[in-house]
This record gives sequence, C-alpha cells and structure tokens, in this order.
Amino acid sequence: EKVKKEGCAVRIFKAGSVPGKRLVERLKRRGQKIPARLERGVRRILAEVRRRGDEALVDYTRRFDCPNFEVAQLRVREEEIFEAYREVSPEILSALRLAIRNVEEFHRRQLSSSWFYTRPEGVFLGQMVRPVSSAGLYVPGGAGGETPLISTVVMTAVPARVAGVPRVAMVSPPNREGRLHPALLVAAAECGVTEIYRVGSAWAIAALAYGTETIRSVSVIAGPGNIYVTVAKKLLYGEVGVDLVAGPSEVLIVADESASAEHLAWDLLAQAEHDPLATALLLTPSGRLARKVKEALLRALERLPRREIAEAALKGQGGILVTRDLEEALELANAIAPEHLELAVADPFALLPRVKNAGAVFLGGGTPEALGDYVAGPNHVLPTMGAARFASALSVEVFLRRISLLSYGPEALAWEGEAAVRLAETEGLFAHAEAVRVRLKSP
Ligand code: HSO
Ligand code: ZN
Repeated sequence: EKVKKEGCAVRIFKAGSVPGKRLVERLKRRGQKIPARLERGVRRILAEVRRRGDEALVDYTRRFDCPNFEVAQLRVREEEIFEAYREVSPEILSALRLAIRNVEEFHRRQLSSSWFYTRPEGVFLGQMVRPVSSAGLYVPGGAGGETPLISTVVMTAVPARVAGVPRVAMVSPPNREGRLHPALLVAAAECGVTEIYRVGSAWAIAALAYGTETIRSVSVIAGPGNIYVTVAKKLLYGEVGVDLVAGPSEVLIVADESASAEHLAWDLLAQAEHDPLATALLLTPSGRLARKVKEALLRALERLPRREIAEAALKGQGGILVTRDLEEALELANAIAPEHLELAVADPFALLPRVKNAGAVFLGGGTPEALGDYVAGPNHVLPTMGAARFASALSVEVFLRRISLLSYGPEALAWEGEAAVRLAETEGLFAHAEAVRVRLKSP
C-alpha cells in the first residue's frame, strides 16, 4: 500500500473508524513478502559461496561493505580482542557484565533436564537433552557499524553457552574500514565467544551453513538480520538448523490515563528509530492521552538523531488508535500479535490473563521496552510480523535437541511385539513385522 510521504508523522484514528480499521487490517497482514528477484539473488549468493568459498566472501564484502577487504581479515585475531578491551570504558564493561549476568540467570531457567521412566514389564523410555555441537551467531551490522548491536551479541551468545554448545562462532559485517566495533568484540569475548568473523549478510549465512576454507560449518544458525539474512536462513533450513525469523522491530502499547505521555512517546520512538519498517503503535481508550502522546512525540522527534528513520516508521506503520475501552485495545493487540506489548495501565497484571499473542509483555508504565532490549534478562530476539501467533523468543531450546531413548527387555517384547507385528502387516511392511517376529521366536 502507498505510504504517505508528506504530512504529520503521527496520526490518531478511532479504532472503529474506516482509516483505523484499514490500519489494523494492514498490520494484521504485515509480513515480508519476499520478492522473487530478491530470492533469486540470494540463491545465487548461496551457490557462489558454496562453489568458491572464501573467495566469494571476499568479493561480496568488497562490493557491499569494505572495498579493500582481504581474506586474512575474515577471522578476528586474538590480539585484536585484547586491543578492543583497551578501547572499551570500564563503565561499558560493567554494564555489559550486568546484562550478561541477568540474561544468563533468565536462560538457565529454560534448561530442561533429561528424564526417563520404566514400565514394569521391562521397558525403559526417556528423553536425553544434548546441545548441538556447533552454533553460528549472526549479529547485524547496525547502520554500517554506527550502532554496534552489542546487546544482540549477548542475547544470542548467552543462550548458546547456557545450552552448553562446545563451539560457538559469531559473524558480523565489517564497516568500510574493515573493522568491527571494539565493544562488539569485547561483548563476544565476555560471553566466551572468541571465534569471530568479519562477514555479513546472506554470504555469511551461506559460509556458516556450507563452510569455507576459513569458516567451518555449524549445526545451527541463530540471530536476527536484514531481509537477505532472513531469506538465506529460510533457504538453508534443512541444510542447517535455524532459529526464528525476526524482522523489523515492533512495539504495541496499551495505555490508560495512568501513563505518562512523554514516557510512551519515547517508547514508541525507541522502536521507530530501529528501522523505517519498524512498527510503533499506541492503543488507548483515552482521547486525551492520545493527543498528549502525539504532542510529546512531535516534540521528542525534534531531539532524535535518527529522526528520519523514526518518522518514516511512524508514517509507514505507526499511529495512535483510540479504542472503545481497554478490552478492545487488547483484542486488537492479540490480533496484531506484536513483538513487544507494553501494558502501561494502572493494573497491568489484571490485563495479563487476556494477553494471547505477543513476543514479550512489559507490565506497568515503569517498565520501558528498552530495559528488555539490554539488561532485564529475557531475550530480545523475538518473533515479529505476527509470528508471535506461533513462535517464541530465542531461547536455549534453539541450541538443544531432545533425543528419545528406548530399551525393551524380552518380557516386554513378548507383551507388545505382537501389536507391532499387526500394525506392520497392515502397513504392508514385511521386514518391519519380521524384525519383531524373529525376536519373539528367539529372544
Ligand atoms: N528492539 C530490538 C533489539 C535491540 N534494541 C537491540 C536495541 N538494541 C529487537 O527486539
Ligand atoms: Zn530496541
């Protein structure tokens, strides 16, 4: 649909009005339709990396990231990590460590144990939890390295570590000088990741999936990325495991008059500044709050360094919807299934039972979404574009597998073998039946 280029960046609609309904419908149908040309382009990149390995990585990196890139720059050397520590302030380091501690504490609770049970006839059954043997983490470049997403390093690396993955490799695109931000290297090292490659986009995903001379292939790839990364992950799924598909960031705020207009304005902008395709929505039954937030937004935009990006997002997919009541706001929120849902209302826990679809819920006006991005503990890699209807946050699960265990004693086989034989015969699978029968005959 056409995006309005001119006019006010912030629109207020009644949720039940024609333009209000139109916006909701468009949001419900949001999602990246992958243009066929883009998919063909990504397929070509995958094939090139498979065929030419490092050479293809260097070609693409020169073309899109750093014109003088050399193959020797692909892997970050250990000394560079040590040097990076000298460039990062003690305050940043301690903030990082706090974040890592909290994220680790949260993700430890996701670990499930192996279990087994027996049946008296002599059956042993169980489920054994094992980490994948290697994982590749994708950390986006963040506007050409200007906004190094060090929090994304933490959010992808900590769950992999907590899962117990023995080999964790990280990739991130270099800036024009062929560098990764020192804070990015320090964040990785603090999470125990020292296998770091300067390579990004679809070719980095291909390298992790197929392997090249420098980069060994991995079992699972996790982490957010742009549309090229997302398409590469989709195409390579099967060849390699992948986590969820995370697109441009989204926030949907449900608020009542207990909320501060200024706080909400900054929460909306915190999503909008990510990406022109980000979604920032406020749903409130209060027309007065709606107007106050609009004013606060327009004022805040004046002070926003990434104003152009935020304005594009607000005009494209943003807005304020005035609902009949909180009930209707929550219905719409569930239909939209946002990545982040803020309940900036007097009694957020009273609304919680009505929440059905969301990646993460922020309860109370004192809990900005930005806390969750950085330090709280839950993962900030979350389902977007309505995927919260079926998907969950990045978790230790992505890096684990459950392996089923079965063992039958002769008595148990005698009890249950006959049933297996009958089912095998019904399926017309003779060897299946015979595999059981021969054991029934001579245990
Ligand atoms: N809001 C983003 C994560 C992020 N924010 C990283 C800042 N840095 C997606 O949940
Ligand atoms: Zn964010």
